[in-house]
Amino acid sequence: MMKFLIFALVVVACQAKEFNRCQLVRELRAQGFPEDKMRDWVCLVENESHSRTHQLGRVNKNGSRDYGLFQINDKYWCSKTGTAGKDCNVTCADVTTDDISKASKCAKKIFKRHGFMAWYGWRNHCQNKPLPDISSC
Ligand SMILES: *[C@@H]1O[C@H](CO)[C@@H](O)[C@H](O)[C@H]1NC(C)=O
Ligand SMILES: *[C@@H]1O[C@H](CO)[C@@H](O)[C@H](O)[C@H]1NC(C)=O
Ligand SMILES: CC(=O)N[C@H]1CO[C@H](CO)[C@@H](O)[C@@H]1O
Repeated sequence: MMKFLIFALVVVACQAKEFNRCQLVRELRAQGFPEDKMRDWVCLVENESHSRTHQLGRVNKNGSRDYGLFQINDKYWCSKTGTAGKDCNVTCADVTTDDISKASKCAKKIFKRHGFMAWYGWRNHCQNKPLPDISSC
């Protein structure tokens, strides 16, 4: 079991993509994130996942876990099983791929319901703070 786990982690680490700031902006634009909130999204993603598509959060006290670029939580939004489900109707694996379309769709759904307040990374590091400079992107 342990051997398999280590192997799986190594594989994930090798495939993981880490966007630099302008790559991230380009990816978010391609997914239709609005320009007037772009700096908030960039700040959120940089703080939540260091812009890593495969970022896997620690297990929270309540047993839930956060996945991918937007650190989407498996309690409400993505399904840990092999079948798509929860409110975003995706698996947690779907939101940790280098193709960020499913993760983006889910993040927009979370935003529609709760706004940026849904993300601790945004509340703690972006709200009422200077936002990242994307003027050269
Ligand atoms: C579980 O904990 C995480 C992180 O502390 C939190 O974001 C989430 O809302 C919690 N979920 C429930 C159902 O308490
Ligand atoms: C959920 O996603 C699955 C697989 O992508 C799809 O077959 C199913 O129709 C979706 N269900 C809903 C309610 O959208
Ligand atoms: C912990 C962390 O990643 N903090 C970053 C949050 O976002 C701001 C703006 O992008 C960065 O300056 C921080 O380093």
